[in-house]
Amino acid sequence: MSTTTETVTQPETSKWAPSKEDAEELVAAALKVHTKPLWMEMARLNPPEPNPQCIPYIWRYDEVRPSLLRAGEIVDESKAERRVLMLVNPARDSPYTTDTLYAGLQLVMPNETARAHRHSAFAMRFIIEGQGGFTAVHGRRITMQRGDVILTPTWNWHDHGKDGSGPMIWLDGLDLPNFRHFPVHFVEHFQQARYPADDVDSNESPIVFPWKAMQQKLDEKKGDWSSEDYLKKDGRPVSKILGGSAERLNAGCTSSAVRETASSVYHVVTGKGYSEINGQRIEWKQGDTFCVPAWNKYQHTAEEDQTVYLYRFHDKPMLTSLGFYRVEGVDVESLVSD
Ligand code: GTQ
Repeated sequence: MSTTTETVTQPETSKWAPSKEDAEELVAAALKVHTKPLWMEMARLNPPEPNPQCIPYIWRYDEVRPSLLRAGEIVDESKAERRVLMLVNPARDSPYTTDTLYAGLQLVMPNETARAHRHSAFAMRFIIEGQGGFTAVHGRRITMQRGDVILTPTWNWHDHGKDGSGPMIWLDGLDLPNFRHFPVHFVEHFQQARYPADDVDSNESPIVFPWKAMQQKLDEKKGDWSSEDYLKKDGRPVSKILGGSAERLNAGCTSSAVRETASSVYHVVTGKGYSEINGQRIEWKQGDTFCVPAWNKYQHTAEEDQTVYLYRFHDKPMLTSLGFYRVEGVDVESLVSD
């Protein structure tokens, strides 16, 4: 197949040089019957490059945590349903953390319950701090431990609660932005605050990824930088829409630069360092959460004396299944043909 484009030269005296009045008259007539000339908007609708609206941004734990704890004092969790501070991208409104991902920091205090509900949206949660918290999914109660990733698959009843003292805080990752396009998001509320549940062992549950096992896998891999996907037993990503991974970056080391159509929300599990995102340097440390919008080149660096572990969730499974996943420098024609 030829890929050359020919320029078609129009004859000088032809109907292809309409007067300004003719052109305006045509547009007005078209608009009147609710149509619009595509040729005037071709570049907007078929842009030469991915054009996310969201920008790189960081939510520093030290800055967000006080408001979250204050919400724990003045916002009744039984009325709030979920006590969450959404991480809103400065370029857009909620629910956009990136153009396709939603993230929020959720707080449960002792003896509280975030009431049982179920919905079409998929959630994956990274546990940041606290002890004695639990989430019950589909009648199975899972104890939350720092660093664990816990899934709430689509349509599963779930509630969150807490025993013991002190706050329990985690990072929610959901596919809520999709439902701005697909108006198919249902929520159902259970008649009681808690859905009846039995305790399960986190090491046995298919919806829990304990940090200990993940860190071990990262450490077993060779090299200054390693990455490991959160995958189901059969090797598939954790959902059709969202996926996740964790990364290890040795002290003083830098990961390779990547530019891809997927967007990501990163959370710093341990350590200190910085990322270059679209030429912007963003410094981070443990507890911070930052976003990488689609097609923004990114690269992470760990400080000289700190091994860094990062958690990340992204929209790669959705983009891959739709044929939209692409990394700069790789010709995709063969990848998307099926
Ligand atoms: O825990 O069910 O951050 O439904 C946003 C929507 C958390 C949840 C969020 C939700 C939840």
